[in-house]
Amino acid sequence: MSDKRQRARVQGSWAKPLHKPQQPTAQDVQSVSGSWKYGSRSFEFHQPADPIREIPTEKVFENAGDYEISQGPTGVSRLRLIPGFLQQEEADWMFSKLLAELPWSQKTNYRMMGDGYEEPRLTCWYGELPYTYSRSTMQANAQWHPVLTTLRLAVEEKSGHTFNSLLCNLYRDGKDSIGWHSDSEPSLGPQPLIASLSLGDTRVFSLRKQPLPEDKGDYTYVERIRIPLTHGTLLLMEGCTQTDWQHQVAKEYHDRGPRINLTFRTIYPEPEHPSGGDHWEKRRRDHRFDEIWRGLSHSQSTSDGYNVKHTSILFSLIIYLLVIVRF
Ligand SMILES: O=C(O)CCC(=O)C(=O)O
Repeated sequence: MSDKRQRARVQGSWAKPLHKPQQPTAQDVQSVSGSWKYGSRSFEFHQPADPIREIPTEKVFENAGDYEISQGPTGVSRLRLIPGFLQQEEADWMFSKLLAELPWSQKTNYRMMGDGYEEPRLTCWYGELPYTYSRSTMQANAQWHPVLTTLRLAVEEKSGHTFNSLLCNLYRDGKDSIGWHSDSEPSLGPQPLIASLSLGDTRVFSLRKQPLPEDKGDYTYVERIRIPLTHGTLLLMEGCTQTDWQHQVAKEYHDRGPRINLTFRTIYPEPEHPSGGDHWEKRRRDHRFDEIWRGLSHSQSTSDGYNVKHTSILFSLIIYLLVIVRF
């Protein structure tokens, strides 16, 4: 069976990376260089001296832990994977409540040229501000479902961060998906922290690194990671993950049951829509202060090794003082 067909058939979380044919080594390359004679004429062949690039093997993260996935180009990108964040029974109960009671709808997005397309999944949005992505806006909705409020508090407690918004995705079956993207809209601010909670059937969450500028958008040689997100798993994406990496949940060709994904975020008013700008500028500073304060107490109280480094707290305090002085 061809690689392509085999990949299409086996895309489950259990699918191991396919065996790749061995790439030629530098020695192999040397051996194909040479010269030979034909009558009185001689010919020489030199293999181009370009270094041979290996396609990195895809990594699979399945176990709980903190993973520093890259250190550049913009800074450190980190994932924190917490399977079993919710107990099976509470996850089951929350999943059926949210599936039945959230105001799910299908959003229409727009391409650069203005043509519309329906997202291959259902969504709903919670937050005091509207959220715009793919040239289409989800209206503000401050009426949080009580289950979502409970989950938000639990995620805030675990992560040591606060969130003012939530994008909910419903993948009805294996054909629903979300394509390669990063959550890097200006309204999310620099280095947004995204907390993603999964309920329902397992789907593979994939990440790929942004290519180097000289690769001009070619993703052939970039690093890749796959994470099977199981019922009740919490995944935190931190640091430069949204700048230096993209993520997706691809379609699968197995039967898949419904899955809900909740992505908690903090959203700020966009500069070009300054309605209530002063109010939101103050909220942004309050949020920053709240984060710093939580960071300080969290770093002293957690025992699971996930702490906010004191250097970054000090740095944040200095930044905060500078912001206060400026405003
Ligand atoms: O469903 C997921 O795990 C990912 C959702 C996502 O990428 C997003 O909402 O931006």
